[in-house]
Amino acid sequence: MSSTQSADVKRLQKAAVEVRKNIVRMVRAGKQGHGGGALSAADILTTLYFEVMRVRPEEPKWPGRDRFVLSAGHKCLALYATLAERGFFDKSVLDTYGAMKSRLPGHPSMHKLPGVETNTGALGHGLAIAGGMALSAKIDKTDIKTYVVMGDGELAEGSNWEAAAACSMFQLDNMLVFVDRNGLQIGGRTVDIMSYEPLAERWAAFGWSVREIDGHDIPQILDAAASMPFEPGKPSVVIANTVKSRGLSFAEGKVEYHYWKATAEELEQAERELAEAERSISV
Ligand SMILES: Cc1ncc(C[n+]2csc(CCOP(=O)(O)OP(=O)(O)O)c2C)c(N)n1
Ligand SMILES: [Mg+2]
Repeated sequence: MSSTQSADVKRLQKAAVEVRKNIVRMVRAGKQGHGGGALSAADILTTLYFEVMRVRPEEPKWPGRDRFVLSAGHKCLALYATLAERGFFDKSVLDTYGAMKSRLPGHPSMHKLPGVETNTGALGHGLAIAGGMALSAKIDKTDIKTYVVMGDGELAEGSNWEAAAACSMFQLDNMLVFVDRNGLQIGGRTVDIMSYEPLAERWAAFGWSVREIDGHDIPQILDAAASMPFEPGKPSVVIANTVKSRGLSFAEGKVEYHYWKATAEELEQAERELAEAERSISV
């Protein structure tokens, strides 16, 4: 890796720590929130918004923008945190999380916040919406790309597989899906509740081109995004292996933190650990 590349990676790693700090800031404000899945997806969203996607924070509806769909809408703390860090809205808005009439509801609303492309939260709908966006980009003959983040538990919704078949049939090689495979869903391990393993083979059987990466490794995320489409004529999916609640030692990999009701001690520890993580990245 060249020194410019490694500086770029460090810049993104720093941004990812800021995104995690923003997530904790919102949980502090609202006293609770879907922390686990937001923290596992934080590196993917940061890399997309800070390096990969063409967006204009000052002009969120710019027609030429790449599209992002957070299909697993309960991970919205990651989306709010990333949009704020990227300058779509003022960071002070983060402190309204959990308040009445906040622009940051428990699931994202395109009518409330600039940068949110579509409403999500009922799992299993984002892939179909994103497929529609990708198809319209093809019909319009634009080079707009569509990016999606899904949860691994979310894949139990059958509607995803109808959408997966359609995206393949329409040869939507202008879309890239990340499955945040943290191995957990709301109440336990995905393999115990509704297993879709072997995941890579199942996506491939639906006509997708599949890659597997470490979803916390920014060079691997960058490399996957740069390689899109993995095969011409096929939609691309990345199985991103992650750790739920990544970054907070007391919560990592624990299903109890799917929905984090934060104690004062936990918040302090979280802030300490993230400050330490920031210090450990020398730019
Ligand atoms: C249609 C629908 N059913 C159930 C839920 C409740 N629910 C919210 S999060 C969740 C688990 C999702 O797990 P996963 O996709 O693995 O996300 P993670 O939190 O691990 O990132 C469930 C079942 C929902 N939001 N939508
Ligand atoms: Mg999961």
